[in-house]
Amino acid sequence: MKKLSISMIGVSLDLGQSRRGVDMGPSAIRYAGVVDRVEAIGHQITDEGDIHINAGLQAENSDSKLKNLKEVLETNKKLAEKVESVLKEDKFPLILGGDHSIAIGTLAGLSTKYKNMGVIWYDAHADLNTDETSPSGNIHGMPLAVSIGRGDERLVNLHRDGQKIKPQNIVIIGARSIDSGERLLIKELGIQVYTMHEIDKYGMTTVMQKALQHLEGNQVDGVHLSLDLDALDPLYTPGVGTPVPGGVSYRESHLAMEILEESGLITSAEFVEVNPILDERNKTADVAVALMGSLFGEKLL
Ligand code: EXY
Ligand code: MN
Ligand code: MN
Ligand code: MN
Repeated sequence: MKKLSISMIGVSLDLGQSRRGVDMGPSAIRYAGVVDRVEAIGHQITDEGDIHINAGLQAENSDSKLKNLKEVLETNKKLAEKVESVLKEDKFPLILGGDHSIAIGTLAGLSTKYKNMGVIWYDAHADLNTDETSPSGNIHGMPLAVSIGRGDERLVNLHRDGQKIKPQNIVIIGARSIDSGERLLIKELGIQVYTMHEIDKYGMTTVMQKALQHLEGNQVDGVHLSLDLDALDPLYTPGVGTPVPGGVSYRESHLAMEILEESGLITSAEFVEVNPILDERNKTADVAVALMGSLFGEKLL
């Protein structure tokens, strides 16, 4: 892999969902040694610190269809601007979550540069809900819908305006918990989804090759990896807010990262949903950093 100049941006946000603690994800990932790990491979990495809005513990506004919208908007506006400025310096954006609602800001920022960007959504969930379809009102279940222009227009038009990502440029990998509204959207738009069934049936190598062939066929001008640690089985990543049994294994995930690295197509990445409060001795952050090692070209030999 060519040597990168990486800008690492932490986003300490846990208000996109209801289990406190994932705002400490960036610290947990730093504690797991991300900077040393990436430098040991030969890349340059600058820690840009954390985007953090000063919101005390929010009273649970349980009836809302868009919980903590104000704080989620404010955080993602700052993130989109930061990503845009990092891109202008020709750096590789590496974003650390924080809950998955931060992908709203990441994708909005990336879209200021990439006009036909591919997105690999490595996740147990589709994150394709809108305020109308969400069963929870948690915005961390909506970022992919927002990125294709669906949902509340304050989220969709967060930075610059309108649709950012084309549905045909999305590939979801590892899904095993998809709500009814999300299934309708996937069918309506023909979004590529490789659930755990396809991974079991065809194997991770074939799934990743098909995913990359699909994106290359669309002549994408960059590929963003949005990796939700809950894509892995909770045996490997217990420290996540919405664990779902029967997930991707530790080695399958390393293989996926190694295949992405070999492709040379990845232009940005984010690792989200690490919640040290729910974790076993920082195990989930350790896995996140190990997977970054494979994504950035660490070799076994
Ligand atoms: N689909 C459910 C919802 O929308 O509430 C669960 C979403 C979990 C989202 C996590 C980040 O992947
Ligand atoms: Mn706070
Ligand atoms: Mn997610
Ligand atoms: Mn998820």
